[in-house]
Amino acid sequence: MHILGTAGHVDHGKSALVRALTGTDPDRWREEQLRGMTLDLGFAHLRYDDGVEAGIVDVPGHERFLHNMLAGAAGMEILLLVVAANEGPRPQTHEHLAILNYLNVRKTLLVLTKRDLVDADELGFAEELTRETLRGTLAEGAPAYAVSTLSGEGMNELRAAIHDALVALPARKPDAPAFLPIDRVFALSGHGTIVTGTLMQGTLKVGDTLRLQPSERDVRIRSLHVFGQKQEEVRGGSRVAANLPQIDVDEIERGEVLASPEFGVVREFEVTFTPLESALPLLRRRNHVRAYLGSAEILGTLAFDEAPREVKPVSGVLSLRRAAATYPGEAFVVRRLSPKDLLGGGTAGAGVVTAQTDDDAALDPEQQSVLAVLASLGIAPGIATTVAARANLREERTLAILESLVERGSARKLAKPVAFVDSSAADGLYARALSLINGAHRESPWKMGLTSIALAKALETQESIVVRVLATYVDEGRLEYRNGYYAAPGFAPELTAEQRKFFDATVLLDPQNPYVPIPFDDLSSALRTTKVRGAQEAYETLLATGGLVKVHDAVYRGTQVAGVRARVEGALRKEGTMTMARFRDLIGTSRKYAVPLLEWFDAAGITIRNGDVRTLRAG
Ligand SMILES: Nc1nc2c(ncn2[C@@H]2O[C@H](COP(=O)(O)OP(=O)(O)OP(=O)(O)O)[C@@H](O)[C@H]2O)c(=O)[nH]1
Ligand SMILES: [Mg+2]
Repeated sequence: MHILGTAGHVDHGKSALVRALTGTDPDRWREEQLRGMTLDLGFAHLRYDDGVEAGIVDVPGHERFLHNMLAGAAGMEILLLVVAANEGPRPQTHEHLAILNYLNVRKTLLVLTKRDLVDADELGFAEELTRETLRGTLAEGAPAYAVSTLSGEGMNELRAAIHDALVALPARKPDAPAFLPIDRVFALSGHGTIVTGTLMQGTLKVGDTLRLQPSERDVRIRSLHVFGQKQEEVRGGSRVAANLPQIDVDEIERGEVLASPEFGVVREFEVTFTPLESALPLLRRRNHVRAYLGSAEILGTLAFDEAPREVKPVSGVLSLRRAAATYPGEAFVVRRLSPKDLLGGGTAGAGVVTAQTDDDAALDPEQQSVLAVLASLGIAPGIATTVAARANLREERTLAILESLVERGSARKLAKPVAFVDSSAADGLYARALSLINGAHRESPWKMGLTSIALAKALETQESIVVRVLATYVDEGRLEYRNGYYAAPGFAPELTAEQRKFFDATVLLDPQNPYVPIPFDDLSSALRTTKVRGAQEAYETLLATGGLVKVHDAVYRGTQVAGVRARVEGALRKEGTMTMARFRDLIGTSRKYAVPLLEWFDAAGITIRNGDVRTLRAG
């Protein structure tokens, strides 16, 4: 099997394309579905009648979720570079391409989406502009397909082209040792821990003993699934779900590798690195970086004999803060620690260096004294003025030193207002918070996670400090913050069967009037009297994830709102404007419900009110 991946700017139609190709919505989170935005990797299975098949990895386009895109990017062999015909290339089109240039893509198809929104001239223009962008990248000269997932135009041609590209790709090395970077970890009741990922090379069999890296734990594979189908054996290039019953979900996270025992772990290895042109002014002899290897993001240092001054491959040494499993030839990319500009990428070399480099070369005396001041403050954030006074340095100089400490990872920079904390203190707080959060996920899997108030209380730390420190980890993708709750990366709350039954029975759908909500009072009194465990928390989860939507004093199911939204968008595209009366007719409810609902759509940024009529918000 081979892996197809999407890439491209936010909202350009990547997920819609995957859905049109496979029938599967890769946005598996309710929040993604309601917001219409991909937050994390999505997966789908593409099948042809003649047995040709592929796994699809759909990535988020929003730059805030670039770390999630990076976790899925290494597995891609065929790239669907998605560019909306009505917008042309945008920043993440370029950024995704720059990243993929370093990885394992062997064939690119350019897909111009939203064909229905442009005329022939505009399409020609978009294609020309995109071709310009592709010059000098892996996608130069890629065949282009203009499609509309709304009308289906161009989809047959694209499907056929993907088929041919899949057939033409050589198989991944099935005899090589198995190497599977883990991108999801979850518990399946009755089975224990499941890990998923793209098998980069080799073969996995049920009963095989493999090693989790870098933790070096041996695990036996109890069962294997590929897109829901049980398999005895899977080969390189497959999307695999492996059941590892002996390991607890908390003990594994995205970024670990399930690998044959041949793979050792290293903290330091030679690399061949090619800088991005835009990174040349930023690169020095020694660079603090975030390295992306497989599905992992690891902080480290990339060092050269001399700072690269040209866009051409140079050798260097990558030293990581934690060990990683890698193999010669493994592709990687690096970003700057802060701000997170993409610096370049390359491949891991064969020769593993064992000697220590002087990465942790002694801090100079001023850095030492500033760091000592930070350390003495513990988790309390230090502002430059205070630190300067205690370190007996000028404020400007102190600020520069603090920034240098941030860059090398010894301190963390907090926002609003700018302040600094010692990295070990911050890491300690983060580790304790994560363990509390994981505990909450285990005990109440239907809950979104923990609030800052709950964390502050358990950690006996001021809430504002908890919020500001954890924000830096959220920023790095090491923690998630959604709707007021902190959660472990990749965690998705799951209601119990009992809870689901309760809400299905309480938020009733009337098949005759599918868009009529129930009064909030009905739900709230049912919640007060029910014996179903965790019902109130489950309700909050449903609200936060869009499973239920409270509009004024009524409650809708998320599917109802999505249905109304599709109708409203469809009608507005055709008719341009809409009155309240038209809206009411469209969804068949009374004024009592229609008015607040349409106002909710205004507030949600879907429609715009203009006097008595609504129009669709552009873009
Ligand atoms: N008119 C039209 N709209 C489309 C088409 N394809 C997608 N859209 C719309 O474009 C919007 C964004 O589509 P998505 O598929 O979610 O975009 P995406 O690239 O996956 O977005 P992110 O994952 O957030 O980066 C949605 O409202 C889609 O309905 C198309 O062919 N024609
Ligand atoms: Mg998407």
